[in-house]
Order: sequence, then structure tokens, then C-alpha cells
Amino acid sequence: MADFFTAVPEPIPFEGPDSDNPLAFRWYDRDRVVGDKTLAEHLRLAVCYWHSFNWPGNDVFGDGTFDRPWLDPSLDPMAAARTKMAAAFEFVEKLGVPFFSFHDHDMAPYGGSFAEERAALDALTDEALGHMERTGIKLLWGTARLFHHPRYMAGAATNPDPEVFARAAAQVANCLDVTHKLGGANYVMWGGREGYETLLNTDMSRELDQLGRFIHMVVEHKHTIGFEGTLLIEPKPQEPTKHQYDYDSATIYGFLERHDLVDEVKVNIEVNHATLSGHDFAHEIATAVGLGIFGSVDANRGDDRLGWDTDQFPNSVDSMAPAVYEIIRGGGFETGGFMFDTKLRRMSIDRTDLFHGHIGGIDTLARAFLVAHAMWEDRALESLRDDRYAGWSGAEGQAIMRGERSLDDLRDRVTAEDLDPAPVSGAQEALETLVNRYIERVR
Ligand code: XLS
Ligand code: NI
Ligand code: NI
Repeated sequence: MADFFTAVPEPIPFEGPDSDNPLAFRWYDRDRVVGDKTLAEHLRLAVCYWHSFNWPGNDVFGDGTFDRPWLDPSLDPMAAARTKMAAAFEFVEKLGVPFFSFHDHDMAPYGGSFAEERAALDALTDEALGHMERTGIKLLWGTARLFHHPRYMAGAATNPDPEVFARAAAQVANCLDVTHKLGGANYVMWGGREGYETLLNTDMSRELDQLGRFIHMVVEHKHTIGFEGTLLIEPKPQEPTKHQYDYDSATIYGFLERHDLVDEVKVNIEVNHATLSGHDFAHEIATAVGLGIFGSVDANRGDDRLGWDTDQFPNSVDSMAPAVYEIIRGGGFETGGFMFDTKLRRMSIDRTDLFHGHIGGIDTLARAFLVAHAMWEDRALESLRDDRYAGWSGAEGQAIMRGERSLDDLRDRVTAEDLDPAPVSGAQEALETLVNRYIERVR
């Protein structure tokens, strides 16, 4: 353990729901067995490198406010990157979660030729490997920053210039290689600049074909190097671009179908991105599960009254539990997990604030998981769902679904039987109260 977060000398303990210690978990008892796995194995929690260690707390109106000494531009970039890494691993180790995630250029500095940037990434990921072996912390996913540098202002894969496409491809080759070296469970592609500001200068169908070609090249490279993690696209409808092609899970599914990529790529769903696309988080999960492309989650939420990606820590069991329920209903995570793609508020300038944000978020997820798992075990919602659709298990329901009935057949039957089924209650209020009862009682 290094010595940046000295106000937190020990790993965060679990003390149970009655604890008042702000630097203890009240719900995340990592070794508690729930069903067939421990809470740690179910949740697969990860800390992000970028917002937590590589963001100074700046916004469009003001400079950074955070105490991140390694971001001082007068420092030697490689030495500063190593200091940042030591602090990041100290934090993850003290928090006691199993995974982290990173972008190539929040771990390695920009500067010099492409070959020099590649060498820096190789050296720093070797250093990360040392920290991982020492601490047992694993990599949930790696990803390339294809939206930050000015060369990508008009997109990376969808850029009008094939030389920018080539540069992006080379960058992803490097980033996939090091993600493979670190044993990453997944590789994420977030297309923040893959979209348009105005259709007046944009050939949208050409750009979408470029994106399809790019993703195919990523798939080929994955197989060439033998990377066994899952490739994930992270949907987001807008911000920073006015319209982003990876709008939501259903849009990505259509894109994957068109480009014959459905068996190769899944989605990484972010809570606030779901909100920005006009959906509930639970809807995005259920859509991806239903289409067979559910992969992983970025757990950060938005603010109900702000229309941008505020990346706040989850703090509402009420809103998280129904979404976690959909994850459990879909069979849980395979290679994915809950990643904190979260930002502190700009005024949260104490070093311990990073702990408070993560502890609160982790406890929210742990408690939401316990609620959702209890509802699933009791089949409280499922038995009602089963009753609701019971008719489809009957002979006529099955014959319809097998394609053995035409409109004419059904007209004949409705006429003969004068079929006029009575409406049945959807019981929404009773179900909402049932969920609240689980939230009140779970321990
Ligand atoms: C931005 C995205 C980004 C991805 C990784 O809104 O959430 O942080 O998760 O590039
Ligand atoms: Ni986001
Ligand atoms: Ni994200």
C-alpha cells in the first residue's frame, strides 16, 4: 500500500446495517453467500481510472479543484503516471473491490511519435501488471480514448478521413493488446464522437458502414491475439456529439445484426446513458437481455433535472433494485460487472470523498442486489408474471405462436365461440408496494 490516502489507513471493513462508521460497509459483505455465489462474485465491482484519478475536477467554466498532485504538467510525464498508478492501486486495494478499468490515455501520457506513445503504454501496463500481481486486483475492461484528442473531433471510425480511421485502428490494436496482457475480462468501445453535429456535412450511411468495418477489424484482432474477453459497445444517445450512432441497446442490436456481429459484441449499459436515451435503466437491461447482448454495467446515475451525464454515484436502492432484478432474471453477469464510471462533485475535494462516494455506491448496489435476489428466490413477481401469460402455454396460444393460425382461422374461432375475454388487472400498485416491502425487510 502506498501513502496517498493516509486518512484511510486500513481496508474498509464490513460492519453491518447498524454501523454509523462512514468508512465502513453496511451492506457489502463481500464473502456473504447469496444463492450460489458470494456478493463479490455477483457484483464484480470495478473502479474507473479516469474520473477518479485522471480528472482534476475541471468543468467548462472552471479549472480543476481536486487534490491530484500527479496531474501537475511540470512533472515528468512517466514519473507522474507511475505516482498516479500507485495511488489508484492503493485506493482500490483499500476499498477492497476486485476490479479496475482504464483508458489507454488515462494510464499513459500523450506525447512524441505513435511508436513512443505505444512504448509508454507498454511500460505502464507492465507496471500495472506488477501492481495487479501484488494486490490480486483484476482488470474488468480496457478501452481506448477515441474521443479526446483533436484529431478525433469528427469521429474516429466514422471520420470522413481514412487516415484518422487508420490512426484509431492502430490505437485500438495497442489497447486491445495491453488489455489482453492484463487479462482483461472485457474490452469496451464507447463511440462518443461516432455521430454527427449536423447532417448538412454528414454522409450517415457511409459513416455507419465505416463503423461496421472498424468493429469487424477489432473482432479479427481479438481472435488473432487470442483475447478471450467480451467485446462491448457502450450505448449513449448524445453528449459530446449531438447525435451518437450507438444510441441505445436496441439501436446497437440493429447495427450488429446488419453487420453480422451479433455473436461477437455485447453492450455495456450505463445508468445515466439509459436515462439520456429516454429509457429506464431497467428497460435497457431487459432489452439487452432479451436480445442476448447484455454484457456489463456502468453504475453511475444522472440527476432527474439535468439533461447531461452527471456521472453521480448510485444512491437509491428504490431505483436500482428493479434494474438489478432484470440482471438476475437474465442470469447475472458473465464477464461483466458493475463499474463505477463515476465523478465526484467538483466541491468534494477531500481525499476521503472518493471513499465516501464509492462506499455509498457499493452499499446501494449490494442492498439492491439483496432485495432483487430475495424477490427472485421467492418468485414473488415471477408467479404473477406466469399467471398473467398462462394462456400462452395452452394449446391455442402455442398453435398461434407456432404459426399454425391465420387471421381467418382466428376470425372463424372468435365468431363460433363469440370470444370476448374479460380484462384482468395488471396490479401495478400492488406490485410496487410488494417491491417496497422487500426493500423494508431485506437484511
Ligand atoms: C462517457 C462514457 C465513458 C465510457 C468509457 O460518457 O461513459 O466514460 O464508459 O469510454
Ligand atoms: Ni457516461
Ligand atoms: Ni461509461
